[in-house]
Amino acid sequence: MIPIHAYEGRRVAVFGLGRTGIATAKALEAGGATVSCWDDAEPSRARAAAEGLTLDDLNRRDWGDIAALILSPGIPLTHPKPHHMVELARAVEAPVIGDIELFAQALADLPEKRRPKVIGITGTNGKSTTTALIGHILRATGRNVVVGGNIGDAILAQSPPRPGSYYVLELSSYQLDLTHTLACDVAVLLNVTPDHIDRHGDFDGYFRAKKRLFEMQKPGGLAVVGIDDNTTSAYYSALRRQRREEEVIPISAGRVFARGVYALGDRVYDALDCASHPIVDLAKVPTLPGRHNAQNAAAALATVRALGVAGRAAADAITTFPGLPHRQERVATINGVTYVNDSKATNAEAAVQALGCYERVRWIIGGRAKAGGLSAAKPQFHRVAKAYLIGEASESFGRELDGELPNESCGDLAGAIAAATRDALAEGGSGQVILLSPAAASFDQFASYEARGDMFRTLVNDRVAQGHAPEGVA
Ligand code: UMA
Repeated sequence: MIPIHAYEGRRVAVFGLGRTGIATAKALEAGGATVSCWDDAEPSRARAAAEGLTLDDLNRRDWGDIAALILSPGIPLTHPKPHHMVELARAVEAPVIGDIELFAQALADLPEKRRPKVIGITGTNGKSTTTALIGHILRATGRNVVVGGNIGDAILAQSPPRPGSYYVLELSSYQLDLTHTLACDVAVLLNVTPDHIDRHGDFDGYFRAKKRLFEMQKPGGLAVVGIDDNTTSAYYSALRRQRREEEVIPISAGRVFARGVYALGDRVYDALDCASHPIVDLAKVPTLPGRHNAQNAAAALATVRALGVAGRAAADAITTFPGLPHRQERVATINGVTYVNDSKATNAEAAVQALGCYERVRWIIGGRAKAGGLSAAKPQFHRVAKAYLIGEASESFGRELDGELPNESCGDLAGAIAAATRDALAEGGSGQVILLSPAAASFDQFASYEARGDMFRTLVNDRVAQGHAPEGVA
């Protein structure tokens, strides 16, 4: 745990008692604050009480003695409208911040020599893989590394800073909206396409949150920026006008340039210090399939090279990357049919990347649809043998697909796996791929994308238990 001393002797409100809230309340208590914890949901309150935290109904109490409100990232700060707690805090002029801001304040209090290096990664898709990959390379090359943030591990639950250590943080737009002073040594922006519009009002609001990562940097901080979409490409040009050339490193999957890191097909090229040369062949890294992972690998390489890791050592470390659950995770191959869990693909931009990795695929999609529906996935529809629809989005996705692709409404995951397996086996099984890459949020049928992916894995493993022999489990 990272104790937070900024509110020693004062009372702080922590609202939202999920992973973030529980870790934050404990860190504040360890630093000498009195913490008033609350959550709208009774089960979350019960969990927090069981963890020894003090519940205090923030709807009913006087806020006069509350020094700050620490809000969990999933709770609306501005849109669709500020949560009532935010209004209560604003009425007494208490700052409303998040756990990442507390972490930033704790670092600012450290003497320069003891301050760890901080790497922040944001973007719409690929954040978790890039974060994990940077952490993996730094660790494999002998550094002391802490990985946390939106990737699933609340930062304040991690080990406290040690001199010479590296904090690699995945940062969502929600977290960035609640952060004001995090000065990253390296800030990474992968790509930006519309997402979470309900929480930011419009695309500008969403992108504004992402840009904060760079606006908070101090002079000398490095920016690693993808240039493969119009928004990030324009932002790269804007940063280049504001900063020295060596402080802004472009990365791309598909574009060649004189200085930066780029991928062409499976090969990643390092053009940082001298003439461009191929540094790693991703065809040999099964945990990083597809063009989107080439962008992630380019970003990770640019980041670790900027931090002083030698090119050869970084490239070697990439080849041992174990991958992440729920991101193109090969669960099993049974009777020739390979089952792939890509539950993390909660929008069509993420799903289109997964589709692009296979010649022909049986595609399980659905859940709670996002703005834009499936349109971003259309360029890869030709790879889909058939779509199997689940959840709330079944009807709207079905309408979008009619006339484009064979599709079948299956209700839930179990139904979709059964139908896709039936069709795959009818075609002989061998070489068939069944891909869960839902292009929608999970919240209509599951607590999270992790729960959805876990269910997929369980259902596939049940098939193994029922006597269908697996040929390979990755
Ligand atoms: N709650 C209320 N009132 C509300 C809304 C929520 O009381 O109006 C309570 C819920 O009852 C629950 C708690 O708030 O008890 C949940 O808080 P949270 O949604 O912030 O969840 P955490 O468990 O703290 O997880 C958060 C991130 N969740 C979100 O941003 C939605 C996790 O990212 C992150 O891994 C974790 O902190 C640790 O840093 C998940 C995510 O879905 C993976 N992120 C989004 C994404 O990647 O697209 C941004």
